[in-house]
Amino acid sequence: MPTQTKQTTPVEAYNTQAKPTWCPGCGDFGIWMGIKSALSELNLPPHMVAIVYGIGCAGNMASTLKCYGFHSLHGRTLPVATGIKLANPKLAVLTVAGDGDFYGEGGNHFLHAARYNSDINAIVCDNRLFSLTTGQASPTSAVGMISKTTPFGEIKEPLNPVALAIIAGATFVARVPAFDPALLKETIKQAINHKGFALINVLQQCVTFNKTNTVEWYKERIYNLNDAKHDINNKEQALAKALETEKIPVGVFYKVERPSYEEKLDLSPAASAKDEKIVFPWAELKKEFI
Ligand SMILES: Cc1ncc(C[n+]2csc(CCOP(=O)(O)OP(=O)(O)O)c2C)c(N)n1
Ligand code: SF4
Repeated sequence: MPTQTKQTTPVEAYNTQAKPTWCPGCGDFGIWMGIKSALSELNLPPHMVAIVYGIGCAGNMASTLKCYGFHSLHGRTLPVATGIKLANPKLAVLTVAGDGDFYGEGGNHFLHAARYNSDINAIVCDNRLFSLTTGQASPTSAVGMISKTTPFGEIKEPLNPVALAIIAGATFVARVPAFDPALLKETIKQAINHKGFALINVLQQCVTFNKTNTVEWYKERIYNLNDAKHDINNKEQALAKALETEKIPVGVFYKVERPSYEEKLDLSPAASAKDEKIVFPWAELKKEFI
């Protein structure tokens, strides 16, 4: 967990001069508020936080949230975030990207960051479409979804991000609706306090292009895992809950303590001092290969 300061940090401290440009009613507003409120309650001032953004409506949060920010490439938030965490392990490192970005082009990075158990908090704004490009089917679009690229209905099975994260090795896995700010804030706080790879898949309404997975649609189907006597430390139970399809469980599915990638590398000053004594054998290499 990053070092927290004693002073309080008001939510307004994370505002920039830019105003969000999302459509009125977009779930990204709730996610933006959820992140700022969580950082504020954790007393993590902007200089202790780095957020790497993907490309898309979700990634456009980059200009409206004050902290270290990196508006990266589509699908490439995690390599940048991994590097930032290695360079400065004291920072709380988050990624914010859409489902198209994170599970499509970024899918491979997702699996391996989970496997490494890098201490990164991945927030995926899952609106089940590529929205900035005006509504094409994404890896989480349901079978039958009508979109610009699937005018006769999606024929491919969707990915299950929560199940994938559990299987790939993530040590904190949650699903939260964008329209439940209290649950969102608490879950982001728990994820940041957790050492290791955290995935929060946010059910985010896209009021402009996704007329199927609306707030009302979700409200008819979701239930809170807290009300289901779910044991978050039990992997089999977590996976069984992740595979439910009739109803949509929300909350924390899985949490386990396992050393993070950064801990295993031992980035402590003592370890670095030891490394300084290692002299790379350039001369030997030259003799061999040049
Ligand atoms: C490498 C690369 N591929 C594709 C694009 C085009 N592109 C920009 S935004 C976007 C859609 C983003 O969708 P998603 O990640 O789901 O985020 P949303 O807009 O829904 O928040 C795409 C395909 C790009 N900018 N760069
Ligand atoms: S197109 Fe959809 S995801 Fe993008 S800002 Fe509008 S409502 Fe939000």
